Amino acid sequence: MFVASNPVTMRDLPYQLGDRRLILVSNREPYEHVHGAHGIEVRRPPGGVVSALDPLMRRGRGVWVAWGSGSADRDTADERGRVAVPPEDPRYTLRRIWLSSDDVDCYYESFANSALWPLCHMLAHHFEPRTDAWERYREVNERFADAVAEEAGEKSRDVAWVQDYHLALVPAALRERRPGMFIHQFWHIPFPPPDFYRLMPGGMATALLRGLLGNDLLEFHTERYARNFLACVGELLPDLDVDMEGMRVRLGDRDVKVGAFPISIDVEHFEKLADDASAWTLGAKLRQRYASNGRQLAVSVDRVDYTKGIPQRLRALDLMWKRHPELRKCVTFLIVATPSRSGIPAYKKLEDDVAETVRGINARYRTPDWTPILLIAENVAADRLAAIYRAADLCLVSSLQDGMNLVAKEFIASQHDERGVLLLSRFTGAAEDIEGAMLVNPFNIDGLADGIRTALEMPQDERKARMRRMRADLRRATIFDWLDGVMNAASITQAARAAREARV
Ligand code: GDG
Repeated sequence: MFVASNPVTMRDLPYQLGDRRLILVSNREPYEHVHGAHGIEVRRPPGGVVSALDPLMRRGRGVWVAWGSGSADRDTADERGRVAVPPEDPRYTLRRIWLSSDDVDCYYESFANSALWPLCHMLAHHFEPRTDAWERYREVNERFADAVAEEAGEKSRDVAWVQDYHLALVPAALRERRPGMFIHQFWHIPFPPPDFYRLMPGGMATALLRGLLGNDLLEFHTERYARNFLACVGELLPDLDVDMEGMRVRLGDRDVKVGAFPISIDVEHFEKLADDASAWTLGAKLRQRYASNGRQLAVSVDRVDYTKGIPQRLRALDLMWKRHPELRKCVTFLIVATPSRSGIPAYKKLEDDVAETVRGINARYRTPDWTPILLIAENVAADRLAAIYRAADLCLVSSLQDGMNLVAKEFIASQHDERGVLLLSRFTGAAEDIEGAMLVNPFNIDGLADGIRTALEMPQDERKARMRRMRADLRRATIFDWLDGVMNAASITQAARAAREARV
Protein backbone atom coordinates (compact mmCIF):
# COMPACT_ATOMS: atom_id res chain seq x y z
CA MET A 1 0.00 0.00 0.00
CA PHE A 2 1.14 3.54 -0.66
CA VAL A 3 1.40 5.82 2.34
CA ALA A 4 1.27 9.55 1.78
CA SER A 5 2.24 12.05 4.44
CA ASN A 6 -0.19 14.57 3.00
CA PRO A 7 -3.06 12.57 1.61
CA VAL A 8 -4.88 14.25 -1.25
CA THR A 9 -8.65 13.85 -1.38
CA MET A 10 -11.02 14.04 -4.31
CA ARG A 11 -11.75 17.65 -3.35
CA ASP A 12 -8.15 18.54 -4.18
CA LEU A 13 -8.12 17.02 -7.63
CA PRO A 14 -7.89 20.27 -9.66
CA TYR A 15 -5.06 21.41 -7.37
CA GLN A 16 -3.29 18.08 -7.54
CA LEU A 17 -3.37 17.95 -11.34
CA GLY A 18 -2.19 21.56 -11.60
CA ASP A 19 -2.19 22.50 -15.26
CA ARG A 20 -2.53 18.85 -16.30
CA ARG A 21 -5.84 17.42 -17.43
CA LEU A 22 -7.12 13.95 -16.62
CA ILE A 23 -7.85 11.74 -19.63
CA LEU A 24 -9.75 8.66 -18.57
CA VAL A 25 -9.72 5.70 -20.96
CA SER A 26 -12.14 2.78 -20.72
CA ASN A 27 -13.95 0.33 -22.95
CA ARG A 28 -17.43 1.31 -21.67
CA GLU A 29 -18.65 4.87 -21.97
CA PRO A 30 -20.32 6.81 -19.12
CA TYR A 31 -23.20 8.11 -21.29
CA GLU A 32 -24.75 6.23 -24.18
CA HIS A 33 -27.22 7.79 -26.64
CA VAL A 34 -29.82 5.40 -28.05
CA HIS A 35 -32.79 5.68 -30.38
CA GLY A 36 -35.74 5.11 -28.06
CA ALA A 37 -39.53 5.18 -28.44
CA HIS A 38 -39.59 8.96 -27.91
CA GLY A 39 -36.54 9.95 -29.90
CA ILE A 40 -32.93 9.97 -28.72
CA GLU A 41 -32.49 8.96 -25.09
CA VAL A 42 -29.45 9.06 -22.82
CA ARG A 43 -28.57 5.95 -20.85
CA ARG A 44 -26.11 5.51 -18.01
CA PRO A 45 -24.65 2.03 -18.05
CA PRO A 46 -25.24 0.33 -14.70
CA GLY A 47 -22.29 -0.40 -12.43
CA GLY A 48 -20.60 1.21 -9.49
CA VAL A 49 -17.30 1.94 -11.17
CA VAL A 50 -18.60 4.13 -13.97
CA SER A 51 -20.83 5.99 -11.53
CA ALA A 52 -17.86 6.67 -9.24
CA LEU A 53 -15.58 7.83 -12.04
CA ASP A 54 -18.16 10.24 -13.46
CA PRO A 55 -18.13 12.55 -10.37
CA LEU A 56 -14.33 12.49 -10.55
CA MET A 57 -14.42 13.64 -14.17
CA ARG A 58 -17.01 16.31 -13.40
CA ARG A 59 -14.48 17.99 -11.12
CA GLY A 60 -11.88 18.52 -13.83
CA ARG A 61 -12.10 19.71 -17.40
CA GLY A 62 -10.78 16.47 -18.80
CA VAL A 63 -11.70 13.98 -21.47
CA TRP A 64 -13.14 10.44 -21.20
CA VAL A 65 -12.19 8.24 -24.17
CA ALA A 66 -14.42 5.18 -24.67
CA TRP A 67 -16.17 2.99 -27.24
CA GLY A 68 -19.30 4.71 -28.61
CA SER A 69 -21.62 1.73 -28.29
CA GLY A 70 -25.07 3.43 -28.38
CA SER A 71 -27.32 3.32 -31.46
CA ALA A 72 -27.55 7.16 -31.52
CA ASP A 73 -23.97 7.87 -30.42
CA ARG A 74 -22.84 9.01 -33.88
CA ASP A 75 -25.87 11.30 -34.22
CA THR A 76 -25.00 13.13 -31.02
CA ALA A 77 -21.22 13.48 -31.40
CA ASP A 78 -19.21 15.80 -33.65
CA GLU A 79 -17.07 14.60 -36.56
CA ARG A 80 -14.24 13.62 -34.16
CA GLY A 81 -16.64 11.66 -31.97
CA ARG A 82 -16.73 14.31 -29.23
CA VAL A 83 -19.76 15.16 -27.13
CA ALA A 84 -20.02 17.30 -23.98
CA VAL A 85 -21.33 15.46 -20.92
CA PRO A 86 -23.28 15.15 -18.67
CA PRO A 87 -25.78 16.10 -21.39
CA GLU A 88 -27.90 18.21 -19.00
CA ASP A 89 -24.95 20.09 -17.49
CA PRO A 90 -21.76 19.61 -19.53
CA ARG A 91 -18.58 19.44 -17.46
CA TYR A 92 -16.20 17.32 -19.50
CA THR A 93 -15.73 15.82 -22.96
CA LEU A 94 -16.59 12.28 -23.95
CA ARG A 95 -14.52 11.21 -26.96
CA ARG A 96 -16.09 8.22 -28.62
CA ILE A 97 -14.17 5.52 -30.51
CA TRP A 98 -16.12 3.85 -33.31
CA LEU A 99 -15.96 0.06 -33.54
CA SER A 100 -17.37 -2.06 -36.37
CA SER A 101 -19.27 -5.24 -35.53
CA ASP A 102 -16.17 -7.15 -36.63
CA ASP A 103 -14.05 -5.08 -34.20
CA VAL A 104 -16.49 -5.89 -31.40
CA ASP A 105 -16.43 -9.57 -32.28
CA CYS A 106 -12.62 -9.78 -32.39
CA TYR A 107 -11.29 -7.19 -29.94
CA TYR A 108 -14.04 -7.37 -27.31
CA GLU A 109 -15.83 -10.71 -27.43
CA SER A 110 -12.97 -12.83 -28.64
CA PHE A 111 -9.63 -11.53 -27.41
CA ALA A 112 -10.67 -9.55 -24.32
CA ASN A 113 -13.51 -11.79 -23.16
CA SER A 114 -12.60 -15.24 -24.51
CA ALA A 115 -8.81 -15.10 -24.07
CA LEU A 116 -7.72 -12.53 -21.47
CA TRP A 117 -10.76 -12.92 -19.19
CA PRO A 118 -10.52 -16.73 -18.74
CA LEU A 119 -6.70 -16.61 -18.60
CA CYS A 120 -6.70 -14.05 -15.79
CA HIS A 121 -9.37 -16.07 -13.94
CA MET A 122 -7.28 -19.22 -14.43
CA LEU A 123 -10.08 -21.13 -16.16
CA ALA A 124 -8.10 -22.85 -18.90
CA HIS A 125 -10.89 -24.70 -20.65
CA HIS A 126 -12.54 -21.39 -21.65
CA PHE A 127 -9.27 -19.94 -22.93
CA GLU A 128 -9.28 -19.38 -26.71
CA PRO A 129 -6.50 -17.09 -27.97
CA ARG A 130 -7.28 -16.55 -31.68
CA THR A 131 -4.55 -14.92 -33.77
CA ASP A 132 -6.97 -12.82 -35.86
CA ALA A 133 -8.64 -11.58 -32.67
CA TRP A 134 -5.25 -10.67 -31.20
CA GLU A 135 -4.35 -8.67 -34.31
CA ARG A 136 -7.62 -6.76 -34.02
CA TYR A 137 -7.14 -6.24 -30.25
CA ARG A 138 -3.79 -4.62 -31.08
CA GLU A 139 -5.34 -2.41 -33.76
CA VAL A 140 -8.22 -1.27 -31.57
CA ASN A 141 -5.82 -0.54 -28.68
CA GLU A 142 -3.73 1.56 -31.11
CA ARG A 143 -6.88 3.46 -32.08
CA PHE A 144 -7.61 4.22 -28.43
CA ALA A 145 -4.02 5.39 -27.98
CA ASP A 146 -4.28 7.61 -31.09
CA ALA A 147 -7.44 9.24 -29.76
CA VAL A 148 -5.88 9.88 -26.33
CA ALA A 149 -2.75 11.31 -27.98
CA GLU A 150 -4.88 13.57 -30.17
CA GLU A 151 -6.91 14.81 -27.19
CA ALA A 152 -3.75 15.43 -25.19
CA GLY A 153 -1.93 17.30 -27.96
CA GLU A 154 1.82 17.51 -28.72
CA LYS A 155 4.22 17.71 -25.75
CA SER A 156 1.34 17.00 -23.43
CA ARG A 157 1.95 16.51 -19.73
CA ASP A 158 -1.64 15.39 -19.12
CA VAL A 159 -2.44 12.37 -16.97
CA ALA A 160 -4.02 9.29 -18.59
CA TRP A 161 -5.86 6.80 -16.40
CA VAL A 162 -6.60 3.60 -18.31
CA GLN A 163 -9.20 1.09 -17.07
CA ASP A 164 -8.98 -2.68 -17.29
CA TYR A 165 -7.96 -5.61 -19.43
CA HIS A 166 -9.55 -4.47 -22.70
CA LEU A 167 -6.81 -1.88 -23.04
CA ALA A 168 -3.58 -3.60 -21.98
CA LEU A 169 -1.62 -2.29 -24.96
CA VAL A 170 -2.71 1.35 -24.66
CA PRO A 171 -0.09 2.46 -22.09
CA ALA A 172 2.98 1.51 -24.19
CA ALA A 173 1.37 2.78 -27.41
CA LEU A 174 0.53 6.06 -25.71
CA ARG A 175 3.99 6.46 -24.18
CA GLU A 176 5.50 6.16 -27.66
CA ARG A 177 3.24 8.92 -28.92
CA ARG A 178 3.32 11.19 -25.85
CA PRO A 179 6.37 10.44 -23.66
CA GLY A 180 5.69 13.42 -21.37
CA MET A 181 2.33 12.08 -20.17
CA PHE A 182 1.92 10.38 -16.80
CA ILE A 183 0.13 7.08 -17.49
CA HIS A 184 -1.49 4.75 -15.00
CA GLN A 185 -3.98 1.87 -15.16
CA PHE A 186 -6.39 0.00 -12.93
CA TRP A 187 -6.68 -3.73 -13.62
CA HIS A 188 -10.16 -4.82 -12.40
CA ILE A 189 -9.70 -8.60 -12.66
CA PRO A 190 -7.16 -11.01 -11.12
CA PHE A 191 -3.66 -11.34 -12.58
CA PRO A 192 -2.53 -14.98 -12.81
CA PRO A 193 0.82 -16.41 -11.67
CA PRO A 194 3.47 -17.27 -14.32
CA ASP A 195 2.62 -20.98 -14.58
CA PHE A 196 -0.82 -19.99 -15.75
CA TYR A 197 0.09 -16.85 -17.67
CA ARG A 198 2.40 -18.94 -19.85
CA LEU A 199 -0.65 -20.52 -21.52
CA MET A 200 -0.84 -17.30 -23.55
CA PRO A 201 1.10 -17.83 -26.81
CA GLY A 202 4.62 -16.40 -26.45
CA GLY A 203 4.41 -13.33 -28.68
CA MET A 204 1.08 -12.26 -27.23
CA ALA A 205 2.20 -12.89 -23.64
CA THR A 206 5.28 -10.67 -23.85
CA ALA A 207 3.53 -7.99 -25.93
CA LEU A 208 0.81 -7.71 -23.28
CA LEU A 209 3.36 -7.36 -20.48
CA ARG A 210 5.27 -4.75 -22.49
CA GLY A 211 2.00 -2.94 -23.11
CA LEU A 212 1.29 -2.77 -19.38
CA LEU A 213 4.86 -1.69 -18.66
CA GLY A 214 4.06 1.49 -20.57
CA ASN A 215 2.41 2.63 -17.34
CA ASP A 216 4.13 4.69 -14.65
CA LEU A 217 1.86 3.07 -12.08
CA LEU A 218 -0.21 -0.11 -12.36
CA GLU A 219 -2.99 -0.71 -9.83
CA PHE A 220 -4.48 -4.08 -8.81
CA HIS A 221 -7.09 -4.98 -6.18
CA THR A 222 -4.72 -7.08 -4.05
CA GLU A 223 -1.05 -7.50 -3.39
CA ARG A 224 -1.33 -11.11 -4.62
CA TYR A 225 -2.31 -9.95 -8.14
CA ALA A 226 0.41 -7.27 -8.10
CA ARG A 227 3.05 -9.85 -7.15
CA ASN A 228 1.75 -12.27 -9.80
CA PHE A 229 2.26 -9.53 -12.39
CA LEU A 230 5.81 -8.88 -11.20
CA ALA A 231 6.56 -12.62 -11.22
CA CYS A 232 5.28 -12.89 -14.83
CA VAL A 233 7.52 -9.98 -15.87
CA GLY A 234 10.47 -11.61 -14.07
CA GLU A 235 9.92 -14.91 -15.82
CA LEU A 236 8.87 -13.87 -19.32
CA LEU A 237 11.05 -10.77 -19.68
CA PRO A 238 14.23 -11.91 -17.89
CA ASP A 239 16.24 -8.92 -19.12
CA LEU A 240 14.19 -6.57 -16.97
CA ASP A 241 15.03 -5.72 -13.38
CA VAL A 242 12.10 -6.68 -11.12
CA ASP A 243 12.23 -5.34 -7.58
CA MET A 244 9.76 -7.55 -5.65
CA GLU A 245 10.37 -5.81 -2.36
CA GLY A 246 9.97 -2.30 -3.72
CA MET A 247 7.07 -3.50 -5.95
CA ARG A 248 8.50 -1.98 -9.12
CA VAL A 249 10.09 -2.83 -12.45
CA ARG A 250 13.18 -0.82 -13.40
CA LEU A 251 13.35 -0.03 -17.10
CA GLY A 252 16.59 1.85 -17.63
CA ASP A 253 15.66 5.47 -17.24
CA ARG A 254 12.28 4.91 -15.62
CA ASP A 255 10.34 2.80 -13.10
CA VAL A 256 6.95 1.13 -13.27
CA LYS A 257 5.40 1.08 -9.82
CA VAL A 258 2.86 -1.61 -8.94
CA GLY A 259 0.44 -1.53 -5.99
CA ALA A 260 -2.72 -2.85 -4.30
CA PHE A 261 -5.84 -0.68 -4.20
CA PRO A 262 -8.92 -2.70 -3.17
CA ILE A 263 -11.95 -1.17 -4.87
CA SER A 264 -15.19 -0.54 -2.98
CA ILE A 265 -18.71 0.82 -3.47
CA ASP A 266 -20.60 4.02 -2.75
CA VAL A 267 -21.52 2.79 0.73
CA GLU A 268 -23.79 5.70 1.67
CA HIS A 269 -25.74 5.33 -1.56
CA PHE A 270 -26.40 1.63 -0.88
CA GLU A 271 -27.24 2.26 2.76
CA LYS A 272 -29.80 4.85 1.68
CA LEU A 273 -31.27 2.68 -1.06
CA ALA A 274 -31.74 -0.17 1.41
CA ASP A 275 -33.31 2.11 4.01
CA ASP A 276 -35.75 3.79 1.69
CA ALA A 277 -39.48 3.30 2.43
CA SER A 278 -40.07 1.37 -0.79
CA ALA A 279 -37.11 -0.94 -0.05
CA TRP A 280 -38.52 -1.50 3.40
CA THR A 281 -41.94 -2.40 1.99
CA LEU A 282 -40.50 -4.76 -0.61
CA GLY A 283 -38.22 -6.32 2.02
CA ALA A 284 -41.15 -6.88 4.39
CA LYS A 285 -43.12 -8.56 1.57
CA LEU A 286 -40.19 -10.82 0.70
CA ARG A 287 -39.73 -11.85 4.31
CA GLN A 288 -43.41 -12.48 4.83
CA ARG A 289 -43.59 -14.62 1.72
CA TYR A 290 -40.30 -16.50 1.92
CA ALA A 291 -38.87 -16.15 5.41
CA SER A 292 -41.70 -16.60 7.89
CA ASN A 293 -42.05 -19.30 10.57
CA GLY A 294 -38.31 -19.70 11.06
CA ARG A 295 -37.56 -20.15 7.35
CA GLN A 296 -34.57 -18.16 6.05
CA LEU A 297 -34.06 -16.21 2.86
CA ALA A 298 -30.72 -16.65 1.10
CA VAL A 299 -29.61 -14.62 -1.92
CA SER A 300 -26.96 -14.46 -4.56
CA VAL A 301 -26.47 -11.82 -7.26
CA ASP A 302 -24.22 -12.18 -10.29
CA ARG A 303 -23.87 -11.55 -13.95
CA VAL A 304 -24.21 -15.01 -15.48
CA ASP A 305 -20.52 -15.73 -15.93
CA TYR A 306 -18.58 -19.00 -15.59
CA THR A 307 -16.21 -17.26 -13.15
CA LYS A 308 -19.00 -16.77 -10.61
CA GLY A 309 -19.41 -20.45 -9.67
CA ILE A 310 -23.19 -20.59 -10.19
CA PRO A 311 -23.29 -24.32 -11.15
CA GLN A 312 -21.12 -25.16 -8.10
CA ARG A 313 -23.55 -23.24 -5.88
CA LEU A 314 -26.50 -25.18 -7.31
CA ARG A 315 -24.73 -28.52 -6.88
CA ALA A 316 -23.97 -27.66 -3.25
CA LEU A 317 -27.61 -26.77 -2.57
CA ASP A 318 -28.77 -29.96 -4.24
CA LEU A 319 -26.34 -31.98 -2.11
CA MET A 320 -27.35 -30.20 1.09
CA TRP A 321 -31.06 -30.85 0.57
CA LYS A 322 -30.36 -34.45 -0.43
CA ARG A 323 -28.21 -35.19 2.63
CA HIS A 324 -30.23 -33.15 5.10
CA PRO A 325 -33.92 -33.51 4.40
CA GLU A 326 -34.51 -31.62 7.66
CA LEU A 327 -33.08 -28.52 5.96
CA ARG A 328 -35.69 -28.61 3.22
CA LYS A 329 -38.24 -25.88 3.80
CA CYS A 330 -35.73 -24.15 6.11
CA VAL A 331 -34.39 -21.85 3.42
CA THR A 332 -35.55 -20.32 0.17
CA PHE A 333 -32.76 -19.36 -2.20
CA LEU A 334 -33.29 -16.28 -4.38
CA ILE A 335 -30.82 -16.23 -7.24
CA VAL A 336 -30.46 -13.06 -9.29
CA ALA A 337 -28.59 -14.21 -12.41
CA THR A 338 -28.40 -11.31 -14.83
CA PRO A 339 -27.72 -12.28 -18.46
CA SER A 340 -24.36 -10.99 -19.65
CA ARG A 341 -22.17 -11.32 -22.78
CA SER A 342 -24.91 -13.50 -24.29
CA GLY A 343 -23.22 -13.16 -27.71
CA ILE A 344 -20.50 -15.55 -26.52
CA PRO A 345 -21.68 -19.19 -26.84
CA ALA A 346 -20.24 -20.25 -23.43
CA TYR A 347 -22.33 -17.56 -21.70
CA LYS A 348 -25.57 -18.41 -23.50
CA LYS A 349 -25.06 -22.09 -22.68
CA LEU A 350 -24.46 -21.25 -19.02
CA GLU A 351 -27.73 -19.27 -18.88
CA ASP A 352 -29.61 -22.29 -20.26
CA ASP A 353 -27.79 -24.75 -17.95
CA VAL A 354 -28.55 -22.65 -14.86
CA ALA A 355 -32.26 -22.45 -15.73
CA GLU A 356 -32.41 -26.20 -16.35
CA THR A 357 -30.56 -27.12 -13.13
CA VAL A 358 -32.87 -24.88 -11.10
CA ARG A 359 -35.92 -26.54 -12.71
CA GLY A 360 -34.49 -29.97 -11.79
CA ILE A 361 -33.77 -29.06 -8.15
CA ASN A 362 -37.18 -27.46 -7.73
CA ALA A 363 -38.88 -30.51 -9.23
CA ARG A 364 -36.98 -32.80 -6.80
CA TYR A 365 -37.63 -30.99 -3.54
CA ARG A 366 -40.62 -28.68 -4.04
CA THR A 367 -43.60 -29.05 -1.68
CA PRO A 368 -47.04 -27.47 -1.96
CA ASP A 369 -45.97 -24.54 0.24
CA TRP A 370 -42.25 -24.28 -0.59
CA THR A 371 -40.21 -23.62 -3.73
CA PRO A 372 -36.50 -24.19 -3.00
CA ILE A 373 -35.01 -21.77 -5.57
CA LEU A 374 -36.42 -18.60 -7.13
CA LEU A 375 -34.46 -17.66 -10.23
CA ILE A 376 -34.58 -14.07 -11.46
CA ALA A 377 -32.88 -14.20 -14.85
CA GLU A 378 -33.11 -10.51 -15.70
CA ASN A 379 -31.69 -7.18 -14.66
CA VAL A 380 -33.12 -6.00 -11.35
CA ALA A 381 -33.36 -2.25 -10.59
CA ALA A 382 -30.77 -1.09 -8.05
CA ASP A 383 -33.35 -0.11 -5.40
CA ARG A 384 -34.96 -3.56 -5.58
CA LEU A 385 -31.54 -5.16 -5.36
CA ALA A 386 -30.82 -3.22 -2.17
CA ALA A 387 -34.19 -4.35 -0.74
CA ILE A 388 -33.32 -7.98 -1.55
CA TYR A 389 -29.90 -7.66 0.14
CA ARG A 390 -31.49 -6.12 3.21
CA ALA A 391 -34.18 -8.78 3.51
CA ALA A 392 -31.70 -11.67 3.29
CA ASP A 393 -30.44 -13.91 6.10
CA LEU A 394 -27.55 -15.12 4.01
CA CYS A 395 -25.66 -14.01 0.91
CA LEU A 396 -23.55 -16.53 -0.97
CA VAL A 397 -20.72 -15.44 -3.26
CA SER A 398 -19.23 -18.58 -4.81
CA SER A 399 -16.88 -17.18 -7.47
CA LEU A 400 -14.17 -19.55 -8.75
CA GLN A 401 -12.01 -16.44 -9.11
CA ASP A 402 -13.05 -12.79 -8.82
CA GLY A 403 -10.92 -9.63 -8.89
CA MET A 404 -12.79 -8.11 -5.96
CA ASN A 405 -16.58 -8.84 -6.04
CA LEU A 406 -18.71 -5.81 -5.31
CA VAL A 407 -21.82 -7.84 -4.47
CA ALA A 408 -20.26 -8.85 -1.13
CA LYS A 409 -19.79 -5.18 -0.24
CA GLU A 410 -23.26 -4.16 -1.45
CA PHE A 411 -24.77 -6.86 0.77
CA ILE A 412 -22.86 -5.58 3.81
CA ALA A 413 -23.88 -1.95 3.15
CA SER A 414 -27.56 -2.94 2.83
CA GLN A 415 -27.71 -5.05 6.03
CA HIS A 416 -29.22 -2.46 8.38
CA ASP A 417 -30.76 -5.20 10.55
CA GLU A 418 -27.42 -7.02 10.88
CA ARG A 419 -29.01 -10.45 10.55
CA GLY A 420 -27.25 -11.68 7.44
CA VAL A 421 -24.28 -14.02 7.09
CA LEU A 422 -21.84 -13.42 4.25
CA LEU A 423 -20.59 -16.73 2.82
CA LEU A 424 -17.71 -15.73 0.60
CA SER A 425 -15.47 -17.63 -1.80
CA ARG A 426 -11.85 -17.50 -0.66
CA PHE A 427 -10.88 -16.88 -4.29
CA THR A 428 -12.29 -13.36 -4.41
CA GLY A 429 -10.29 -10.20 -3.80
CA ALA A 430 -13.03 -9.40 -1.26
CA ALA A 431 -11.98 -12.41 0.87
CA GLU A 432 -8.58 -10.75 1.36
CA ASP A 433 -10.18 -7.40 2.10
CA ILE A 434 -13.15 -8.19 4.38
CA GLU A 435 -12.89 -9.61 7.88
CA GLY A 436 -16.03 -11.18 9.29
CA ALA A 437 -17.25 -13.25 6.34
CA MET A 438 -17.38 -17.07 6.39
CA LEU A 439 -14.92 -18.25 3.75
CA VAL A 440 -15.65 -21.20 1.48
CA ASN A 441 -13.96 -23.07 -1.37
CA PRO A 442 -16.49 -23.35 -4.23
CA PHE A 443 -14.54 -26.20 -5.90
CA ASN A 444 -15.23 -28.34 -2.83
CA ILE A 445 -18.94 -29.05 -3.25
CA ASP A 446 -19.12 -31.05 0.02
CA GLY A 447 -17.48 -28.21 1.93
CA LEU A 448 -19.70 -25.63 0.27
CA ALA A 449 -22.83 -27.59 1.22
CA ASP A 450 -21.55 -27.81 4.81
CA GLY A 451 -20.73 -24.10 4.76
CA ILE A 452 -24.28 -23.18 3.75
CA ARG A 453 -25.61 -25.40 6.55
CA THR A 454 -23.28 -23.84 9.14
CA ALA A 455 -24.25 -20.35 7.98
CA LEU A 456 -27.95 -21.17 8.31
CA GLU A 457 -27.33 -22.42 11.83
CA MET A 458 -25.20 -19.47 12.96
CA PRO A 459 -26.62 -17.91 16.15
CA GLN A 460 -28.02 -14.37 15.98
CA ASP A 461 -25.42 -12.82 18.29
CA GLU A 462 -22.54 -14.13 16.15
CA ARG A 463 -24.24 -12.89 12.98
CA LYS A 464 -24.69 -9.45 14.52
CA ALA A 465 -21.10 -9.23 15.75
CA ARG A 466 -19.68 -10.23 12.36
CA MET A 467 -21.96 -7.93 10.38
CA ARG A 468 -21.39 -4.97 12.72
CA ARG A 469 -17.64 -5.30 12.24
CA MET A 470 -17.90 -5.63 8.46
CA ARG A 471 -20.19 -2.57 8.26
CA ALA A 472 -17.85 -0.45 10.35
CA ASP A 473 -14.84 -1.48 8.23
CA LEU A 474 -16.71 -0.86 4.98
CA ARG A 475 -17.69 2.68 6.00
CA ARG A 476 -13.99 3.43 6.36
CA ALA A 477 -13.18 2.04 2.91
CA THR A 478 -15.65 3.37 0.34
CA ILE A 479 -15.16 3.84 -3.38
CA PHE A 480 -14.19 7.45 -2.68
CA ASP A 481 -11.41 6.28 -0.35
CA TRP A 482 -10.29 3.98 -3.17
CA LEU A 483 -10.23 6.92 -5.59
CA ASP A 484 -8.29 9.03 -3.09
CA GLY A 485 -5.81 6.18 -2.60
CA VAL A 486 -5.22 5.78 -6.34
CA MET A 487 -4.95 9.53 -6.93
CA ASN A 488 -2.53 9.88 -4.03
CA ALA A 489 -0.30 7.09 -5.28
CA ALA A 490 -0.42 8.63 -8.76
CA SER A 491 0.66 11.99 -7.41
CA ILE A 492 3.51 10.45 -5.35
CA THR A 493 4.72 8.43 -8.35
CA GLN A 494 4.39 11.47 -10.57
CA ALA A 495 6.50 13.56 -8.17
CA ALA A 496 9.17 10.82 -8.01
CA ARG A 497 9.30 10.70 -11.81
CA ALA A 498 9.62 14.50 -12.05
CA ALA A 499 12.47 14.46 -9.51
CA ARG A 500 14.28 11.71 -11.44
CA GLU A 501 13.86 13.53 -14.74
CA ALA A 502 15.16 16.75 -13.18
CA ARG A 503 18.33 14.91 -12.08
CA VAL A 504 19.06 13.51 -15.54
C1 GDG B 1 -15.43 -6.66 -12.43
C2 GDG B 1 -14.57 -7.74 -11.76
C3 GDG B 1 -14.58 -6.40 -9.66
C4 GDG B 1 -25.43 -7.63 -11.13
N1 GDG B 1 -26.69 -7.96 -11.47
C5 GDG B 1 -27.44 -6.84 -11.34
C6 GDG B 1 -26.63 -5.80 -10.93
N2 GDG B 1 -25.40 -6.30 -10.81
C7 GDG B 1 -24.26 -5.50 -10.35
C8 GDG B 1 -23.90 -5.82 -8.92
C9 GDG B 1 -22.45 -5.32 -8.86
C10 GDG B 1 -21.97 -5.56 -10.28
O1 GDG B 1 -23.12 -5.77 -11.11
C11 GDG B 1 -21.10 -6.79 -10.38
O2 GDG B 1 -19.86 -6.48 -9.80
P1 GDG B 1 -18.83 -7.60 -9.41
O3 GDG B 1 -17.72 -6.97 -8.68
O4 GDG B 1 -19.54 -8.65 -8.62
O5 GDG B 1 -18.36 -8.31 -10.76
P2 GDG B 1 -17.97 -7.92 -12.29
O6 GDG B 1 -19.13 -7.41 -13.04
O7 GDG B 1 -17.41 -9.18 -12.83
O8 GDG B 1 -16.86 -6.76 -12.19
C12 GDG B 1 -14.85 -7.78 -10.27
C13 GDG B 1 -15.30 -5.32 -10.44
O9 GDG B 1 -15.02 -5.39 -11.84
C14 GDG B 1 -14.87 -3.92 -9.96
O10 GDG B 1 -13.50 -3.73 -10.09
O11 GDG B 1 -15.06 -6.40 -8.32
O12 GDG B 1 -14.02 -8.73 -9.64
O13 GDG B 1 -14.85 -9.02 -12.34
O14 GDG B 1 -22.40 -3.93 -8.63
O15 GDG B 1 -24.77 -5.15 -8.07
N3 GDG B 1 -27.07 -4.55 -10.68
C15 GDG B 1 -28.40 -4.31 -10.90
N4 GDG B 1 -29.25 -5.29 -11.33
C16 GDG B 1 -28.82 -6.55 -11.56
O16 GDG B 1 -29.62 -7.41 -11.95
N5 GDG B 1 -28.90 -3.10 -10.66
